[in-house]
Amino acid sequence: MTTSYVQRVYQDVAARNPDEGEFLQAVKEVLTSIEPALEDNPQFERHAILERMVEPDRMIKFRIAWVDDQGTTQVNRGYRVEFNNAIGPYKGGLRFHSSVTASILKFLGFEQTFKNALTGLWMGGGKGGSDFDTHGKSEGEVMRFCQAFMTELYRHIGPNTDIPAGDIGVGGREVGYMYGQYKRIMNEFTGVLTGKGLAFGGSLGRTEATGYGLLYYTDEVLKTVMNDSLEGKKVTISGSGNVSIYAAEKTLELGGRVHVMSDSSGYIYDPEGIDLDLIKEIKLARRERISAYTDTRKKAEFSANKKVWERPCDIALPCATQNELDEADAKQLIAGGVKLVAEGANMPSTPQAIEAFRTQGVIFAPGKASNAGGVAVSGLEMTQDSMRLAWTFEETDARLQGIMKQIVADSLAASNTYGLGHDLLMGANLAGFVKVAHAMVDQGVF
Ligand code: NDP
Ligand code: 2IT
Repeated sequence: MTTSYVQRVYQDVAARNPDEGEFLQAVKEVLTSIEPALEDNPQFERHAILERMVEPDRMIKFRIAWVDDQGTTQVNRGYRVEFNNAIGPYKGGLRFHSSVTASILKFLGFEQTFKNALTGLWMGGGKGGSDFDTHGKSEGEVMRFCQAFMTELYRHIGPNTDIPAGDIGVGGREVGYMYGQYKRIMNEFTGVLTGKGLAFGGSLGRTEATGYGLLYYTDEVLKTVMNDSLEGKKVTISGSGNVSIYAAEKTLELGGRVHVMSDSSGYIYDPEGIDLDLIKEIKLARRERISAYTDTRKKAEFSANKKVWERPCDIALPCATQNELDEADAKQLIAGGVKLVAEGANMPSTPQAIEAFRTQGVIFAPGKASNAGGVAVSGLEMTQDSMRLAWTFEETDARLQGIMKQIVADSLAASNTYGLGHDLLMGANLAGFVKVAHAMVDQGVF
């Protein structure tokens, strides 16, 4: 951090949010990338753009009471962070996981603002969720929790105000229950959530969008920056949820090979290559632990409490959660010959891991660019809801491909403008930031 403006804002935000490590990590990464744009635009400091960007427009925190299968009342905590609506209504997912805190949702909402700007669609940034864990809960418990969550959240959101969607622990099932409750309370059929079922306003391709988009982005970087392709590449993917599964599916379609996948209990290695149908059955249909994979695939191994990064690969796609890839993991990947890291998850690499990749010449793509395909197709779902018209899978997928290619092009263009070469991290932060900052200046102080 060189300019006094950036230093002052970071010190202030750190002093005011001392317990919010994840949020400060995300803020620091962006602030240290955008200094060239601040030098070019002295009006940003006069308009206190950074001070306004690091403080959410509002943050709602609430109690959720629901009744479990034993008839006992349970209490969880819910949040919605409406971060920035300079370029469109607040937009971003809901996360249900025991680790959810205000810091995690603020980091996610902050990142979402720039990610959404990169999609080229009119969406501001928001995020929400709860410390409720869907693991081990019955269908009835999940439904009652989702209904209780929406019974409070509904008053803060709306199809032109704030449009939540899924994230960790929130998929089509949870979105469906929340949408049903919103509709019951409001007596209206509107696109207030994305990731809905296809029969009630959902978009074809939304389920696959983040994983597919990550591979469209990766493929484009391989072509335009590395003069290479996915053909025959060994690709390591962490996690086995929504993003990971469809990242693996598109990797295989584009000629790559996947031998490892994981969940929070450890990872599996299949020397014959992952059987993705089996992973889908275990993780999506049966909702079991990934270790069950070795019951069917006898040559596969399960390593408990180990990380996928210990296996050598050409391309690494962290797709599980924040800070899942640290400096030691990065060094292992580098020793194993990794050439490209593209984040499917939000902030999965620690700052030290990113530094290790960048100093060793590994191409690094930040999540706010490479995982933007999910929210991009959410934006396309909003478009279809507004028109009351559904596009084909092919039409949505073609738009997704176009958006991901454009994000690579815009990131490289921003990086080049400031003489930074092919820097996808700086480029993404600069391109997203400049767009939001100009929109804030143009709309007056708020
Ligand atoms: P899912 O809930 O579908 O899957 C999450 C996966 O990550 C599971 O395999 C889970 O393992 C693992 N995981 C979650 N938390 C932890 C943890 N604390 N430690 C280790 N493993 C963990 O979520 P998504 O696939 O939707 O999300 C994955 C990442 O992608 C998140 O960072 C999310 O913010 C990001 N993302 C998601 C988008 C979307 O459209 N869904 C869009 C853009 C980004 P287990 O099954 O054991 O819990
Ligand atoms: O992190 C993300 O971009 C998401 N979880 C998707 C958000 C959305 O609104 O589709």
